[in-house]
Amino acid sequence: MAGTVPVATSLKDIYTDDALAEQTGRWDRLLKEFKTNYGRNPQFVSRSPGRVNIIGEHIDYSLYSVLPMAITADVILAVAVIENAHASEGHYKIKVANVQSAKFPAHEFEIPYGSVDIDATVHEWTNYFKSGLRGALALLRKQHGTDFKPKSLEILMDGSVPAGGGLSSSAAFVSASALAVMYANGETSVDKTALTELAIVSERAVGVNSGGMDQSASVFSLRGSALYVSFVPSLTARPVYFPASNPELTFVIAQSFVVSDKHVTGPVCYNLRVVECSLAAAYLNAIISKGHPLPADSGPLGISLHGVQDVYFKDSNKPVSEQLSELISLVGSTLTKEEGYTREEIAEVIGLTVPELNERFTSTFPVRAEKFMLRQRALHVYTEVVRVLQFLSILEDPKSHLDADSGSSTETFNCKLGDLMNETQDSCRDFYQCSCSELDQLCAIARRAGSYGSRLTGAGWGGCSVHLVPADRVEAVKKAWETEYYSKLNLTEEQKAGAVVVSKPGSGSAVYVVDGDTVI
Ligand code: NG1
Repeated sequence: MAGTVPVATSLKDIYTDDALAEQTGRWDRLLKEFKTNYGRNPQFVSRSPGRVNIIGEHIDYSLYSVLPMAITADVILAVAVIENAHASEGHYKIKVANVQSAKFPAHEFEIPYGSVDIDATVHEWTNYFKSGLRGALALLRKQHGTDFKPKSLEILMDGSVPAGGGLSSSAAFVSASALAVMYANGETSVDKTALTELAIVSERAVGVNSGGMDQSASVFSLRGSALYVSFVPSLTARPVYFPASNPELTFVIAQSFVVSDKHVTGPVCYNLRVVECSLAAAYLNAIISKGHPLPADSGPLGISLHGVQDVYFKDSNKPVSEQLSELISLVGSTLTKEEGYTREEIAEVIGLTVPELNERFTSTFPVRAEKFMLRQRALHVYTEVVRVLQFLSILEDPKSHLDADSGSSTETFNCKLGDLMNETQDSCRDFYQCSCSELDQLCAIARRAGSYGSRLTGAGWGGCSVHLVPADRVEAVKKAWETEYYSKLNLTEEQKAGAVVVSKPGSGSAVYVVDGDTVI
């Protein structure tokens, strides 16, 4: 699926039919507002979608494969290059505005040619643009030399992925920004892999030790298919199709309306989990592969639980599923402390002093923890990897499951997929501790009303849930949520309208060249 980001000539190339009418109105409004703001038409629009993760939660930063799909909700950036920006000597100008100007005020930056400063301690919406800018410029400099001079730009953004909702608004924004900067600076054929890799690294500049799932789903996805994303030996993605089933399967996404902001909760939630997985890798490897250090890899902290598998099974030709079962039992017998591990205990086993451990693992982003839950985190990761592989094999080799029922029913196949999603939710709740009571409730309500599988999606601790629901039960599930969950919250009309979305797999990043005042 490598190749270049498509340049669309019609919104039909970007959206599914059911979304076209609404999106055309939204894009026309964006173009109109751009003209009102800046007095001219934009030259192009760069677009990257949010995503829902079907299965494979919190394993991307341990470098294990995941199965997300892009959704219709996205970030669109209308862009014009300013030829005569009157910037100070050695600088260029970036004007960024948002259609929701009250919530996201406009800014104008004069940026020196050499570097882009981002203050990750300040939670400012334009940081995401700047991080895409910084990543894109690093790539442009690699291609054109260090004295490359970026162009001045006018930008207007419209984002429809809810922020903090677990649907990856940040990756959509960073990927769309990097794409906009590349295209505006003359790169009309933007390589998808290069764009994804730079978006992954860029997002880490905004204060989160991000894995690579979201950016990959945002850039690579193809309409009508989920995406199997792998991170080692290098970043690759391939489409995965759902066979026809009876009853037909749909993915329903439901908001919990518990806002989970990774930047605020990072020290005790997301970033802490990244540290715990890296420490679990170092600890486990030190015990089970004595004398064979973990190789440096592309994980956020440079080593990973995947690395542990690579070292331990270096000369083995055991099938991967057996390797994983063995790792799960090794975690059980090696990481025995249910109550967690102190820094002192870990440092001693991995051969560092406590200050060295802090410097190595907790200095990029601060974390707050007395004890690190290595056993539970490693168990979640390795069991989740098994679930992803089982899910994939059911989808790609479905015959025996599809044929298990009499007549045209595919109930067995549907239930198998749903069961794996339910097991993920249990593991996220019990081992990874990234669920919350509201997400647990949404899942329980949906299952009672007919969902095959229900689980949190994305980082968790709030945000969204995803449900595998037979098409003929969607209304019943929605009704049950309304009665048992949403009616008890004080929601605005806008929130009510966006609470539940039935999503078809959408397409990934694209550039749309603007010709005139309207879109086609
Ligand atoms: P969210 O918070 O849903 O965008 C985060 C990470 C992913 C992945 C999931 C958990 C970022 C940008 N995204 O997703 O890489 O680790 O959590 O599976 O940090």
